[in-house]
Amino acid sequence: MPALHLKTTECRVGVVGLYSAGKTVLLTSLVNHLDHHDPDRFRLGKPGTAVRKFTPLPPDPHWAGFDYARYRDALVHSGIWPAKTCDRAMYACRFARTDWAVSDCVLKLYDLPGERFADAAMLGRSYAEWSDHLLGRVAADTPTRTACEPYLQALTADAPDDARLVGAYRLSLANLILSLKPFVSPSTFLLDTHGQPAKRAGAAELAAARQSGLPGAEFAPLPADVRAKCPEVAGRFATHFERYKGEVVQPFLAALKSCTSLVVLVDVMMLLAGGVGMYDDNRQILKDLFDVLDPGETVLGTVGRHLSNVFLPRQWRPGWITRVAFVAPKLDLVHPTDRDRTLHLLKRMVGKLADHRDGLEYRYFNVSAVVSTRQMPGEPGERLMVGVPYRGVDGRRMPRGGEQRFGVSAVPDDWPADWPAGKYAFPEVYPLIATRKDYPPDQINLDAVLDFVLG
Ligand SMILES: Nc1nc2c(ncn2[C@@H]2O[C@H](COP(=O)(O)OP(=O)(O)OP(=O)(O)O)[C@@H](O)[C@H]2O)c(=O)[nH]1
Ligand SMILES: [Mg+2]
Repeated sequence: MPALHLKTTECRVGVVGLYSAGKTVLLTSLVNHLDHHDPDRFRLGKPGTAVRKFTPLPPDPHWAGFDYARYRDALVHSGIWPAKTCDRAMYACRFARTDWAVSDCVLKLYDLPGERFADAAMLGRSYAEWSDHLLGRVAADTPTRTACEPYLQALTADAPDDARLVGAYRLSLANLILSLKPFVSPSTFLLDTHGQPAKRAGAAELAAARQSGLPGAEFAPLPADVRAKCPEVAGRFATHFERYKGEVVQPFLAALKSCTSLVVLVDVMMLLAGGVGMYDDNRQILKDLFDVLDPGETVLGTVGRHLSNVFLPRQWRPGWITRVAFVAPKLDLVHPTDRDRTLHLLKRMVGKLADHRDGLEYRYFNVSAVVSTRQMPGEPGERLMVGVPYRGVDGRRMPRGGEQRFGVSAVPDDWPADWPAGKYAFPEVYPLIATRKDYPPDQINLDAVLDFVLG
């Protein structure tokens, strides 16, 4: 007799966060655990709940498939981290659970390059509105203003032309990168549309090699007085801006808007190591993203959702993000005595984003997708860990060697009022791999995140 099957729930999960925050590693470990599920190592629902009938599905039309096989192979067989994401990709699968009697789930996971989130403020804004928004931020943030000095100077010229403005803006974006400020928009300056990331170089070299927008259609933000003084320049920049928005920003933000849940990664250790400028930019990028995605739903939204579920064909129904998991990733890089403090810092930084949003359920998690360190006994106050070092003293990647003992910084009780880059250090390590190749990585709380986003 065929099994009774009444209902399929579709769960669309967007994973967002700055570049290098751990999105791709999190998704790779997650899919690996669903693929080779062990209820004792990845707990879902009540103890003993098992994943059944796990089946990969093709990606949606116009989406590249998330290269799970290659990432898993890198992680599990070669002991290296998955490569940086250069374009948007999605993974889709269907599975059932032993605690779901008559239903199964189609899970769609969206992975995006972290650089693109800096462009979120373009959506829903005209060129003039985006210019005012961006230049308002430049004026309000001293490190950003300092980095943008070449551009602010160029704006004061009597008759600024396109090429000089774009050149000066490029130099300012290069300065932002070199002062560890991730708010780089248009983001193609950091990662172009062919997936080429900016290489390590000095400011002038970066400015010469990269573009501020699409090839042959670059632009920069202009303040109201310059827009009025130079309407032709402003008109061309506005045309280039609209093209960029349509080709680069809309496609991936539209996918996020159609999600039912978001996993928002905030790499607390990277922010502590990167200094207050990186923290400020990450907060601003997330704020812009939440303003655009507008998660949660109003009373009208609830009614609208129910009506549209009844009357609209499936592909026409609007999406609503009703669950957000805020995640502090790479928990294994923090000494176990400090792990609660990491969660506290996450709450302090992003709590206000979700507050006051009706119909939004949110929760905080500290997670390690691939536990790659061990704790080492030390003297009181010492924070010693063991792992395979990933970078040398020059900051460049080293070949995989043997395990070493190293110290990590203490996590503060709260975000300091100010702190320089390099004050805190949480050295990166190579992934720790099991000898058995069908054995997914050890994880902390990744199962709890999936349980929450599935609802
Ligand atoms: N120790 C440890 N390191 C991790 C973990 N997850 C990610 N990392 C480190 O973080 C780096 C970046 O992770 P990715 O998943 O590639 O980051 P991403 O957010 O996808 O970055 P983009 O593709 O650039 O947007 C990895 O190369 C690892 O060095 C983890 O669970 N534990
Ligand atoms: Mg990635």
